Amino acid sequence: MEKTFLMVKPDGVQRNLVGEIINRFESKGFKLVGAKLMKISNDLAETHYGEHKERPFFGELVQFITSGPVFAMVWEGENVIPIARDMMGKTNPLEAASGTVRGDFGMTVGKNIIHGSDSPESAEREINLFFNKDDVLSYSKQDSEWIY
Ligand code: 3AN
Repeated sequence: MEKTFLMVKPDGVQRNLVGEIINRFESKGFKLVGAKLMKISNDLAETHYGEHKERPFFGELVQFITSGPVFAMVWEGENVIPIARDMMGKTNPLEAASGTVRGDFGMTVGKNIIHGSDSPESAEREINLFFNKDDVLSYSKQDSEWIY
């Protein structure tokens, strides 16, 4: 089953949006298979955002993402990568549609609440960067005696 890496950025954690964001993806029907509140090191931030190294905002991006706790998650489901990107909305909150996370809560292109992998390759890379294999769980929600 397809997996993606999603992360509530420091602005989302500071603004108490972790629960709201989890709720959106749970309600959509995706399955949470890994999660942790963590502080990103400089090294991890520079690796994670490596593709933006030459961009003028790289320093600002690394500084922001390491400025406070983030909530890192792995979600699973059919087409979870493109659907989660859709639910996040466009990078610039000015262009993000209402009903998307960035459209509803984002303030600026730098402080846009959430990160999500944009392809199967980046999802695999980012999940492995942020999570140990044992911390991404595999479990079923069906045929459970205590869910009815
Ligand atoms: P997305 O997160 O929507 O895939 P990318 O990959 O183009 O967007 O950019 C990565 C991150 O870099 C964005 N989430 C955003 O926070 C930041 N970013 C992008 N463009 C700018 C910019 N012009 N100024 C500051 N930060 C930016």
